[in-house]
Amino acid sequence: MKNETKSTICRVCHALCPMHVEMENGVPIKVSGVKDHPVYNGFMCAKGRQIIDLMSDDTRLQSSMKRDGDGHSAISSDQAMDEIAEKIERIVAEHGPESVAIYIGTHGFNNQQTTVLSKALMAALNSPMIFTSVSIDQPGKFVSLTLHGAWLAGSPGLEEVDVWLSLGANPIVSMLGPVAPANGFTVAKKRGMKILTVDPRKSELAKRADIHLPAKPGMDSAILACLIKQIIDQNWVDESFIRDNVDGLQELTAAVAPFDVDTVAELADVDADALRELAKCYASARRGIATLGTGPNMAGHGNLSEYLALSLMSICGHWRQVGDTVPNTGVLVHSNAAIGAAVPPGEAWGFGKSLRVRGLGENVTGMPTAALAEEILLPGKGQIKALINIGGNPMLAWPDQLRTHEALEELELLVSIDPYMGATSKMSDYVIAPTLFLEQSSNSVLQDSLSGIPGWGFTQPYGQYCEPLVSPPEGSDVIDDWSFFYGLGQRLGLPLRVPSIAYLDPTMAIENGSDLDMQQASSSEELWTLMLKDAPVPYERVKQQADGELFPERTAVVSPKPDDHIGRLNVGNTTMMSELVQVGNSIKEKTPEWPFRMVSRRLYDMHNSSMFRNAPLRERYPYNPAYMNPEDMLENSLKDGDTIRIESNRSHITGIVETASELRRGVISMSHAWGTAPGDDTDPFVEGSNIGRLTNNTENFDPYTGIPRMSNIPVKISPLAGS
Ligand SMILES: Nc1nc2c(c(=O)[nH]1)N[C@H]1C(S)=C(S)[C@@H](COP(=O)(O)OP(=O)(O)OC[C@H]3O[C@@H](n4cnc5c(=O)[nH]c(N)nc54)[C@H](O)[C@@H]3O)O[C@H]1N2
Ligand SMILES: Nc1nc2c(c(=O)[nH]1)N[C@H]1C(S)=C(S)[C@@H](COP(=O)(O)OP(=O)(O)OC[C@H]3O[C@@H](n4cnc5c(=O)[nH]c(N)nc54)[C@H](O)[C@@H]3O)O[C@H]1N2
Ligand code: SF4
Ligand SMILES: [Mo]
Repeated sequence: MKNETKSTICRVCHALCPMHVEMENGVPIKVSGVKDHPVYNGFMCAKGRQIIDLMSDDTRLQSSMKRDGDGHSAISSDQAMDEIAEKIERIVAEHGPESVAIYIGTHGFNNQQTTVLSKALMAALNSPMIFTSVSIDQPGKFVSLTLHGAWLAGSPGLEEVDVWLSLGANPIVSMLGPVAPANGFTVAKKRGMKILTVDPRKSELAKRADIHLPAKPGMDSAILACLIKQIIDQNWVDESFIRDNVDGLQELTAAVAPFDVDTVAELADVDADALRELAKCYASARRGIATLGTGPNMAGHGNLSEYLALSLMSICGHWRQVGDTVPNTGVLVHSNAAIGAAVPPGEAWGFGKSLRVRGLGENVTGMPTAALAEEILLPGKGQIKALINIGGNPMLAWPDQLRTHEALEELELLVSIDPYMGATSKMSDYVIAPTLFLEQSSNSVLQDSLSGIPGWGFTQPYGQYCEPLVSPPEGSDVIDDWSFFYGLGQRLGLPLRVPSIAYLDPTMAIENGSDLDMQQASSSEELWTLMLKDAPVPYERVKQQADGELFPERTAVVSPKPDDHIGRLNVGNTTMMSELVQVGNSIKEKTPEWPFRMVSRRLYDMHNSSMFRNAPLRERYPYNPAYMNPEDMLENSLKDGDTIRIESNRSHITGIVETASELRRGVISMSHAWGTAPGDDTDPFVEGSNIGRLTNNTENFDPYTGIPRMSNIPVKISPLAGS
């Protein structure tokens, strides 16, 4: 018997934790975190522990599937690609290339090779219809960075700041933010860093906070405006940083004027002194960060909230300044430059392809996914007829589940790349069975590419590579996700060009890209080498250390901007300032007919709709409870396990009540991407309930990204008979 320990990277989520895998005769037996690791410090979570089970699970597809009446039957991947290529060819001939769309979901996003190849195929097909989950996630991040401008030296990380202000993000559970956050926040707190949170729920991060504001949901723009107003009124701003780098202070000062402490404290139902203390604590820091999560991005006015957070950082001069250290200028990606200068604002929408519905179109987050269902349903020139779903689950995750269902049924061709027969796979004409985790080679490029976003990604110059450790199950016919797009390209006679992903700028990435040999397929390894050929640290070097390595040469000190640099940040964007006026006018509206707000949250052991089939984790979460404050439960004569009807103006779902004393009154907190497709409704105790069914794409949506309210949804409740 041969026992050995191999190194890998977990890819169940974007956190990319390094892992050790115990192998017995080439078979993986057990995984564990990497002790004393310089970045992750041994961390891994319960989901990562299931990685071996996920690969050997009985429900994992061993071959691709083709719809066959009401069910599916096995088809070889080659035959599936032949048939799909033929169908796409016919659809394009009849309806034009724009009738073919792709949707890149969570497991497409986490797999850069697939992202790159699927986009390359769309470019070769000449279809701009590329939709991703980014536009229904935190689109405000990308819109705001464009309107405000980015800072070349980046925002300081967890190791650098004196204060961490977080509105509606819970990185301790979501792992979106700094890597290995639990340990990172503990160490930073010991060092004296203050944690400030705004969340209707005393989340895992809020429990560690020095000040927590349990505000009503949807109040983030008002709260941020109030913080900015106090800081300007008290003259706590960084005058020299503003003079050198920031425009628009006058416009911002005028727009925040109505948001005084007493007004906002009453609207958000928080303590006025705590709101004062929060502003003071934030402004007194030498370096700080203001970062938002899915909560505010889905609660309405997400672009504005994100924009005000960046503006707050700018007026306080909280970005890395001349003389500060940029700990990671990027290992596999040129992420932050060590120059104290602004990338000037640009256009966040109004370019590229326009859609036919609601005046929506291409924007910095790509195409608006929340408009896709209508585009599929609207007859006429431009109607989408074919959709390829890459590692996503539209049926459970997209907003407006009822419309999504109608749309997916309407398609002439729906293909999913998914290892399981989940809700969307079941509706798909073809399901392509992919290789999984330890069967693929990968690296840390994704986290490196996130480090330009305030509060996200590596703040150390870290890089890791992992080789495939096992072969796919014997007798199976599974393929790497990316090779499906290569296979289609070959069959359709389309040349594919892969970008050089070391450049974050898409134009530079394509200009420095490589044309693939369409006769002789590359191996996955060769493809990575092409994609990363311009990496700041040569990929070959990153590959030499299986447990990852720090590359100190990628640390640098911020130097002054060149004399001729003209870019400045803008905190007074006209569209954002008028949206703030609108918030001031609309925020006071009362909706007594909808006494509760449904807010989204993540569950520790689940990952959106993934992990459903994993028995040990499902034991912990058999369904997604409707968490409620105990006083609200008492007032409505509810006890744990009771079922309630939760109704919005769109539809209704069943909730199974569970006490959550950490929740403020008037909100119900549920996790998304549970339940089934409409019509398949079974027992909510077995499948959970889908909160996307309560949402409406065509109401209260952002005019640029199309994201509707997916959290902070006005609802009412009534007990269900028998509970
Ligand atoms: N375990 C686990 N990890 C995950 C996921 C998962 O499903 N499970 N999903 C992954 C994905 S796709 C993403 S995008 C990230 C998301 O990562 P995060 O953005 O950190 O998401 P959440 O953990 O849901 O935290 C959102 C918080 O916002 C609060 N909130 C809701 N509405 C409002 C509001 O109007 N205002 C304010 N201030 N707060 C509000 C909620 O109570 C919640 O605590 O997580 C990723 N990681
Ligand atoms: N109301 C509400 N709606 C939400 C949210 C919310 O907070 N509230 N969150 C939104 C957010 S942030 C996001 S990102 C979206 C998520 O939206 P999606 O990405 O569309 O949904 P997921 O459930 O993550 O879908 C993942 C799919 O990938 C499959 N899968 C698992 N492992 C692999 C693999 O290794 N390879 C491949 N190819 N597939 C795999 C799973 O079986 C599953 O079907 O949902 C959004 N929807
Ligand atoms: S947080 Fe968990 S699921 Fe995500 S990469 Fe790390 S171990 Fe894997
Ligand atoms: Mo997400």
